[in-house]
Amino acid sequence: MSSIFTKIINKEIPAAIVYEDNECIAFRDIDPKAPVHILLVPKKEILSLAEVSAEDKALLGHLLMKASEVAKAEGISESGYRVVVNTNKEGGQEVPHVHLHILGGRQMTWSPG
Ligand code: DGP
Repeated sequence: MSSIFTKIINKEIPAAIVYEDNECIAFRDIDPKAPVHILLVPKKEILSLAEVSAEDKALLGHLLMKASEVAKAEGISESGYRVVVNTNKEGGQEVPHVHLHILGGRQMTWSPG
């Protein structure tokens, strides 16, 4: 079954899109946890990071490259930011479509909750 992110990819529901190409889309999180909180989502429907296979190697590299570029475009590259991939239940993943959270604009703390 398609996730809410597939609906955003297909423009069936609106989102504040900040970047898009043939492989991925980046848009602002609806419930931001930092001044900058962007979700970077591959257009390929992969349930979680636990589900990736060797054929996704280039796509995963592409996503990290784009995360770096999006962070630069948002002005948080030099100050710093965090990239998070919540994975499955104990990882805190709610939407079953792999995605990178790009969080910045404030000091991050450690450990994560
Ligand atoms: P995760 O817990 O890692 O699966 O994070 C899912 C994130 O997706 C969460 O921070 C809220 C966000 N989110 C859920 N539904 C929507 C939506 O319809 N639009 C946007 N922009 N973000 C959403």
